[in-house]
Amino acid sequence: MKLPQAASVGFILAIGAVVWSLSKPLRNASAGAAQTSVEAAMSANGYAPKWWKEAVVYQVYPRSFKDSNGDGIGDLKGITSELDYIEGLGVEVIWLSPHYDSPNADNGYDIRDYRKVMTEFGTMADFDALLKGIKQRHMKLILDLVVNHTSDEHKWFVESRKSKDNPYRNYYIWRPGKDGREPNNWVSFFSGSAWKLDPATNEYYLHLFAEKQPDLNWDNPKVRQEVYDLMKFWLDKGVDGFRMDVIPFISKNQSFPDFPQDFHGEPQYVYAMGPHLHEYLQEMNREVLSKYDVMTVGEAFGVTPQQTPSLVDERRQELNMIFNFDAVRLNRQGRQWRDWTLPELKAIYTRLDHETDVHSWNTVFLSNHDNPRLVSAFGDDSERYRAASAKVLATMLLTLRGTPFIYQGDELGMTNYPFSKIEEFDDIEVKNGWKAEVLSNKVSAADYIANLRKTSRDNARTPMQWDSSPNGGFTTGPKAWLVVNPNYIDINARQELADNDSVYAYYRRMNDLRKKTRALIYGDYHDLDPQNPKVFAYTRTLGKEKYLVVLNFSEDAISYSLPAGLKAGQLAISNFGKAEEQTSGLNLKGWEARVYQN
Ligand code: TEU
Ligand code: CA
Repeated sequence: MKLPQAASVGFILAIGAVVWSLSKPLRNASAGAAQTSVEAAMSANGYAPKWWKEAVVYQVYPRSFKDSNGDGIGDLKGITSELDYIEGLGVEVIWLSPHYDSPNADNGYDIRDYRKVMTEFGTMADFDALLKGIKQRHMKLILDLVVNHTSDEHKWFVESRKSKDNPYRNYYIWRPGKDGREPNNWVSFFSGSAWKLDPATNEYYLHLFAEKQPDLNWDNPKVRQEVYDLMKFWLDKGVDGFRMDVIPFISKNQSFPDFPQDFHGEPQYVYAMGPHLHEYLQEMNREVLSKYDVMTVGEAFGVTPQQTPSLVDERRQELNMIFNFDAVRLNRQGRQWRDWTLPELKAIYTRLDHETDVHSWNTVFLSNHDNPRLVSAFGDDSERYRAASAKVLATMLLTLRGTPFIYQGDELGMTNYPFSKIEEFDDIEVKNGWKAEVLSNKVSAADYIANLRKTSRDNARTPMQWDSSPNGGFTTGPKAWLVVNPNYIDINARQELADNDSVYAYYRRMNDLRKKTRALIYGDYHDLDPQNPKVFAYTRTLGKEKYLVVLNFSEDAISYSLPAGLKAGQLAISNFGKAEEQTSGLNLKGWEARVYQN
């Protein structure tokens, strides 16, 4: 719920001033120490201004970003060498997917040593150089905190599995079998049971993900202290916060009942929001986060919009923001692709907006390393509309209410890979699914691959396309760790940096516009036309400042009438250059985006 527009100005100011005075001093100069509390409250519609609300985040998946030594695997030196490219996009924060020591059962989301850099990615000195380069450019770095589980090669688990009385036994979740079977019917996200029988002690351990990713036992206070210590280790190096992997899963109902009848094949809603989640997050905040000026964003698979404020309301001192999955997974029925509609997408954004008030903050994202490419999933990746639709999506991501997250390559309009055979995939989710579905004759190989072509996580993990040299300039070696999309000849960074009309150039302009426009950051959001199947039109309003965003999500030319009383003002940006002046209606081209300052 937001403050009603009709509320008296005095009331808004009073609330805003209180929020402001409670908030900690900010590093961000634009939030302005010189501003009075009343001005600050007015310029943020009652929200406490924070650097992480104003920032745009760019996600780097290190394995696929840039290889510096020709071994075909992206690395930290590679990222450091492209910091100017990232800075040039106009983003303020980099989220680095896991860079820790790992046997790579799940590309680094299975951590063997939290205080060591993955050998393929480089050394701690390389990490320090990367962080230094980021700070020199006045950007910030957040790390991926993966603490629902570790690798089975982590020393804690190596000890834990040795014997029932090992001091580390209780770091993980062990149970005897039930009637000669698994303790309950929970499933792993990577196929099969979530329990694995370990012969050494003849008990099962829990793994919500791969067998090589045993779940930590957060009810053990020693585990929590270990996590807080490793967080401090990185924060003391100067990193600016964390993206927290499946954080709503950390607290388990230790009686482990079977799935309820009505779980509809969606285990995430059963695994999330366990009995002690809030208690542990508040403890983490007290012991660690409150001592630093950092941002946190929880990956909140299985958390509903209604539950969101309980995790991010600033008065609760838990997390700053979460990733809600309703929008990004709108195109999914279980693992299966489903066609989505624009009114459904709009309804999700409206719901998220309504469920969070001035004390909470949202994120905006439609892609990451676990999902297909942005333009392929939500735009039109045909040759004709790829660039235009990528720009429509950029406009939306950067003008909705919440901190935007851009996934590497989406700023180039990179597309899904034309997968045609199982050998082209690397992802454990795909390989385990192949065994469970295809090799056991439940699904045909052709159907399985056809679905993966639209949904596979590997679509987003193919190497960054830097230029038109072999392997897209990602590596100087003969072979990249994962297939390179053959369209790198046409879609690559070098070409887009040289073209003022490219997707990259458009992202940069959109980021500039957003940076200087507080209404696009703190303004109230209002969907003008929720049922329109092709046009997404909304306003962002902050005091007298009003912005109108009109997005054509179709290839059709549309003559669009604005609601009564609303006229398009001055064009602030468009993906088709200067649009003709309009008074009553807007003549939109297919996949046209316009932002007006009214
Ligand atoms: O993902 C968690 C998650 O719940 C899903 O998005 C899931 O990975 C998936 O797409 C299954 O269909 C996080 C990481 O982002 C992901 O890369 C890891 O594999 C996973 O946790 C385990 O750490
Ligand atoms: Ca390398």
